[in-house]
Amino acid sequence: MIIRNVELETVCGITSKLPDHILPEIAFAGKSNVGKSSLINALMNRKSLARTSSQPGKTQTINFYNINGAMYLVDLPGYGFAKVPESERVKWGRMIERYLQGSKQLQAVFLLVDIRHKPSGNDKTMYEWIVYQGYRPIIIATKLDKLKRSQVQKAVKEVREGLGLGPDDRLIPFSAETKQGRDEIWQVMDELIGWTEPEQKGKA
Ligand SMILES: Nc1nc2c(ncn2[C@@H]2O[C@H](COP(=O)(O)OP(=O)(O)OP(=O)(O)O)[C@@H](O)[C@H]2O)c(=O)[nH]1
Ligand SMILES: [Mg+2]
Repeated sequence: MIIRNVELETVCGITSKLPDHILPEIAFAGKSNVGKSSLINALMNRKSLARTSSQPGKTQTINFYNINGAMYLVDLPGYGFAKVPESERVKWGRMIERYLQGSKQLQAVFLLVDIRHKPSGNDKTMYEWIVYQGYRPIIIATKLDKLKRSQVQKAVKEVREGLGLGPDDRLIPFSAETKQGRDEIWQVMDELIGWTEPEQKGKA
C-alpha cells in the first residue's frame, strides 16, 4: 500500500468502549519494549507518530491508526512489564483480551518477539492464546540490526522452536533501524486485506 494519509483516530483506555469499525484492522502484540510502536511508525513511514520509548510500558492504551481511509493498524500495550502494578497489568491484559476477542474487523494479529532472545513464557502464552482465538499469528522477530548477520539463522531457529512454529508459519525478521523486513510485512498485510493499488488514471 502506498501511504497517502495516516491519522491516530481512536485511543482506547481501560474503561473505553472499543470502536465499531467497518474497515479491516491488523493488530500488533508483544511484550513491552519489543518494538510494536516502532514497527508501526516504520510501516507508516513516520518517525514518531506512534510514541516510542526506551522505557518499557510506553503504550498504555489501544491506539488505532487509520491508513489511507482503508484500514487500521492497531498498537497494543505490551505485556510482561514488571514495574506496572499487578492490578494495572491485569486491567491491561483484560483490555487486550477484550479487543482481540471482540473485534469484528480484526483480520490478523502480528506477534512481535525480540530476535535476540528465546521466547519467554509470556510470549508462548500470548502465541497460544492468539491461536486459541482462531488467528494464525504472524511472527515478527524485531531488532534484527542488533545481531551480526552470521547470528541470524540460529536466532530465527530458536524463536521458531521456542514458539513451536510449524514450517508453514510465517516469521519475518525486522529492524526499525534499517527498515529491513518492512516491504515483506506490507506484502503480507496487503494480501490479508485484499488490497491492490487502484489503477492510476490515464494508465492503460
Ligand atoms: N536497535 C533497535 N531498536 C529498536 C527497534 N525497534 C524498537 N527499538 C527500540 O526499542 C525501544 C522500545 O520500542 P517501542 O517501539 O517503544 O516498543 P513497544 O513494544 O511499543 O513498547 P511498549 O509501548 O512499552 O509496549 C525504543 O527505544 C526503540 O527505539 C529495532 O528494530 N532496532
Ligand atoms: Mg508501544
